[in-house]
Amino acid sequence: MSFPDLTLLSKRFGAAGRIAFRSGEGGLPVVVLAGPQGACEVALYGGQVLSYRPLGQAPALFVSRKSVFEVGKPVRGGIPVCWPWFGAHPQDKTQPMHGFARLMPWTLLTAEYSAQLTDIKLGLCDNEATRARWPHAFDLTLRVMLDATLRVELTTRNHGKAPFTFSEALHTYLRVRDVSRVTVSGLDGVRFLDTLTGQEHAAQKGAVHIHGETDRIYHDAGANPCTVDDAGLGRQMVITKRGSRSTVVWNPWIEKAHRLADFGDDEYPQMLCVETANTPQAAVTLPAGEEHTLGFSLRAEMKMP
Ligand code: TA6
Repeated sequence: MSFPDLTLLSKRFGAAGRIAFRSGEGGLPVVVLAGPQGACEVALYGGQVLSYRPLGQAPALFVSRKSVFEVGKPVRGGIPVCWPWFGAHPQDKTQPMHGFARLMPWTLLTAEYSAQLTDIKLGLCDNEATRARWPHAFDLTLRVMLDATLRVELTTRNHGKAPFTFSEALHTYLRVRDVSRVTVSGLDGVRFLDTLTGQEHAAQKGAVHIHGETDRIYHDAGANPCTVDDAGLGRQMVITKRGSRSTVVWNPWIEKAHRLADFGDDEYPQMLCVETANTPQAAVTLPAGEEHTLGFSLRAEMKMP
């Protein structure tokens, strides 16, 4: 798997103080976006946002200190792109969890900025490797926009002659001070699947609290923003979605953390995944020639004491 040379990328897309490039962990190329209200980094490997730091705040995204940064393996943290299937492949268990997009090299297409906004687009289109796993013609665009918020949009285009069906997620790892003191609101009354028990629940009752391993798919949570209140840090993170019919809430807690080789046993209190998704229960069928966009904005604000 090869990536473009950093010097060439800098020459073509670099902009002093706004768009830069560095060789990241494992030597994987990273785009560094900066603006008046924050900074973020995006890896060309997997089209994965790795960090987001709102101005004057602690990092808003979590990456495990035990994550591997190796071609062919997923990076544990930031915002993995799960596509074209969420979770295990429906038929073929030898296929990678959460699809192949997060294991592929993406191409930087555009990098622009204005007074407040820094904005890049990455692309991935079908090739021999993708067609061997998923026999469809497509192109994916990941747009990352940095201003007072972080916005991420994944657009799928069907370049084939027939419809295709996929599931997807922007699998956001939020960094929190202490997950047991976090509440997630905006899902009250929403139907959900507890994937640990396989049981469907008619409605979430009140805010979501994390006091054990949690792996839930909230169905049709609608456009209501999800608010993550991090009492430990005194920060509120508001996630507003589009083109998404599922919200996934995940924390591995103690035992699962222990089982994950690329996750520290003591790291589970510091993260919570609140994912913008269309899980298999809400799979998207895209007619030939059409496109679909999944996206969210993340606004992080420190609460006045
Ligand atoms: O989004 C939640 C989930 O599907 C969990 O079941 C858990 O497996 C997590 O994703 C992480 O998946 P990964 O393949 O990155 O280990």
